[in-house]
Amino acid sequence: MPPQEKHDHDTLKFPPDFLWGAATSAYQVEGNNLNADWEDFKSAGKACDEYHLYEKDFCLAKQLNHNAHRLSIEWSRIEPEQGKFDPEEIEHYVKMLKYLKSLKMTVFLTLWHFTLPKWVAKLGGWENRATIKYFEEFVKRVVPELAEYVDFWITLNEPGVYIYETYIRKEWPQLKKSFLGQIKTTLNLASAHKRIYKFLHQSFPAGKPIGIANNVLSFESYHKHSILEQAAVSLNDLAANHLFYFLTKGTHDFLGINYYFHVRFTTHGLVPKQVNLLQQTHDVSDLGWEIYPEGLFEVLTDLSDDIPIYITECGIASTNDDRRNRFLIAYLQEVFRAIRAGVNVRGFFYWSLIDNFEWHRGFDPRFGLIEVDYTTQERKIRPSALVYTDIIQHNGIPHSLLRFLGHTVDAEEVLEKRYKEIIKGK
Ligand code: GCO
Repeated sequence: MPPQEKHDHDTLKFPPDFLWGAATSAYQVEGNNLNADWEDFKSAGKACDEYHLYEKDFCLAKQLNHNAHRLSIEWSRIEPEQGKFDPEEIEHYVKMLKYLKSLKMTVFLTLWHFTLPKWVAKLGGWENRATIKYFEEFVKRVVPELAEYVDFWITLNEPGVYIYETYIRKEWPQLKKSFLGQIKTTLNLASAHKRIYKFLHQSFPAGKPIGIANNVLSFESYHKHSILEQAAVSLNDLAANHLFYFLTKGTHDFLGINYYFHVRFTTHGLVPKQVNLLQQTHDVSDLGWEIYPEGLFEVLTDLSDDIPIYITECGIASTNDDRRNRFLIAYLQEVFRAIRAGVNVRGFFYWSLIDNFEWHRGFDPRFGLIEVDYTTQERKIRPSALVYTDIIQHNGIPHSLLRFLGHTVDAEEVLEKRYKEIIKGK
């Protein structure tokens, strides 16, 4: 009997046609993106060489029962010099997406995921108003060739994170602390999204849904009675989770949500500050990010609207795969609760399918369902990938997994024999 029938009465069931997959981005996995601004800052080198190994990676996703995949194209490959488009690179992406479709995957394609061609960066990047036009020209050139193989468009990835890392923390190129830079970039990214939204709908009337992937955080005040702390929560929530949607109102067919962070505020004197209770109270990832599944429920109910929600990223950096097992079960349980509470969640993409280049932090953080050996480019399926497969097969969380919350997941015990064989590479 197929597993979904066997456990039906004993499973936290997700809606029919729920999309289950994983996400990546071009610069983080492809390798040799020599014309990208990040090359001169912190190069991803050969990364996971997915540029050449995409068939293998997509097949693994298929083997793991994913029915959807989120990925991006690299602008700097396609237009290495202003106005000079490389037809071979466009052809590469056509082949890649065609291949993904041949595996019957629903494709979410991100058009911009953080990196810029060097020539765009030299002209000021997103701070420069002209970049809206440059981006539009790139999109107009490339989209007609790819459209057939794309089911959902994501115009931009995490505008807020990009602005924070670039213009507030000065960690990413343009490496520039600038308030004006923040404002200009926010407005330019919002205009770019609106224009692309219009273009995609006008040019392809049978239009595929369009949205962005937005990083949303769960904010909380330490003292519930403190008005100052509550104000800090409201302001931050507004700026990080709602502002970009306000600026681009009416141009989202779905909400794409990336969830990683929980932030608590407390007051020191008159100024609310972020507190870090992690070490004492909570499990953390290898990056020190708090594991706080409840926050996913909170942001989902907060953002719930008429349009469908896709969780376009959610994942954990950990070399302790058992932690990833618990993460998946606990976070997906919160997604289930949100759906029960009436939130229209239609899909979940684990970040990431494979280990990859984590921006300024390099290759140490291990987010993958699949482990990558960066010297040999070998891929190895982690047991947690199969716990996720088990969930996908049931289209929900079987009780056999739920009982592991708060405990070590005994993958040997819980996974079916054929899964164990996959781990052993049979
Ligand atoms: C981001 C991106 C991804 C990251 C992932 C883990 O949030 O920065 O969308 O590129 O790798 O979120 O940090």
